[in-house]
Amino acid sequence: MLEKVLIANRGEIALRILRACREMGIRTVAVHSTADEDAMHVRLADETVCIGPPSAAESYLNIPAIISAAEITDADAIHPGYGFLSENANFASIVEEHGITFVGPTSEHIRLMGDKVVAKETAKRLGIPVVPGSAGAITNDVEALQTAHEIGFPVIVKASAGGGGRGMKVAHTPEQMSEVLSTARAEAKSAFGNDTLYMEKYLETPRHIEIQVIGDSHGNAVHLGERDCSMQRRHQKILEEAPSPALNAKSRAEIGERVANAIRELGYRGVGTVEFLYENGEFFFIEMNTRIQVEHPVTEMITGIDLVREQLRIASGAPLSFGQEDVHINGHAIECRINAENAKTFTPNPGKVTDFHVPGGFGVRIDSALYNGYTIPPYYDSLVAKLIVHGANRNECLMRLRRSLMEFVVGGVDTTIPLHLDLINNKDFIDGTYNIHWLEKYIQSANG
Ligand code: MV4
Repeated sequence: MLEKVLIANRGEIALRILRACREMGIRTVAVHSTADEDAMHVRLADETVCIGPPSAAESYLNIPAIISAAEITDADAIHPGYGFLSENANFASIVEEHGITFVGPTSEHIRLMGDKVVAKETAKRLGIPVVPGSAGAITNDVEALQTAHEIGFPVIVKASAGGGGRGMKVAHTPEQMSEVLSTARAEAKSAFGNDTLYMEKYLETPRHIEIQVIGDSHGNAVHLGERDCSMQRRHQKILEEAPSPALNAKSRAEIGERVANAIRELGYRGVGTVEFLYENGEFFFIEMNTRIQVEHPVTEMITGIDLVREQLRIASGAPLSFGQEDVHINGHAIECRINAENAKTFTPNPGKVTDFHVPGGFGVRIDSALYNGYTIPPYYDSLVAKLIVHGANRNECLMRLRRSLMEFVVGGVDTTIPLHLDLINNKDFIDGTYNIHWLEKYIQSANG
């Protein structure tokens, strides 16, 4: 088993990883910027190393500083968390070249999934249904227009180096094609230094459903069901739930089995998420994430499986501690992302937390690195807490979530708690009938 893990992250996920390590008897090294000297993960870690000034580019993204910190402290592994360096294939290979274990997939698998054209071709080859579209990258405008006519308008043009909603453009008519292609190309070039594009049929009202997978270094791979992440604004998820209100046990088992088989065939090691758009009862692969995700707790709550513990076990070379037949979906879980932002304008609102009272009780979990008196620095993501609630069924989960949100007090800074209180009382949310566009429309109508 690993003996000492360096946590190359901050905030609630750094604390989440630290807690898993401590329960496993693994020593921890926290790295931090000068802005995070008073952070909870730094206070709780066995050892700490300051790796640079506040800007993420000079600290949490500073590869030489992080590798040096691992060498100085003699850490045998680095856990990257989510964001920052978690899906940087070069970082993963540099870590391994230094004889340090990267807690995650191989750099080859990270690189493969980072190229969205190659990822989609791979998914298709492995028997995963994909969105109809161009065969690989778009080679020229004439061919692109031809393809668009074949699949039918509207179409969406995406950057192969993009992902997560960056670098996408929709063409509703043939007349818009050349403009969409040239803007998408220019934006992709400036944002990613790579202007490779691909095209898909544009699905108008899908849900975003993702399948959690996990594989080990012994050829085992299983799925842990899905999460419904349709409740989002500007490609930022606001709330996630599992199981999806849109699926039944049969469609869940079918897509899960397909995905698990594909992951096994790929020889994938670590946790991963296979993202789909789901419309009219059909799944369409869009991307795969090769990291632990923000919303992993909803899967933990309905499966009872500690995903971060499994990551650390797999990185140690241990086989999965369970098989597909041991995975049982129990009840329902919802996660509310609580950001230090104004709940109406979404303007970040960092600053001093003057009151912090979290809900508790049966089925309630808080993942947060906040504490009373802590000052939220302005340099990083505004996610400051996750409220995750479990219930025997969706209705019980909703009732428990409502009372938990009512108990939650964060003083001194604005948070998105009021938005969640509104959502939890909304008929469309209660009915579970929302799609990926629902929240933006709701916010627009709420703001008149
Ligand atoms: C799409 C789509 C409609 N049709 N692809 C946005 C994030 C990126 N991962 C893929 N995205 C989309 N791809 C086709 N063929 C609509 C979106 C999309 C979206 C997807 C998931 C969650 C929220 C979204 C919000 C707007 C657009």
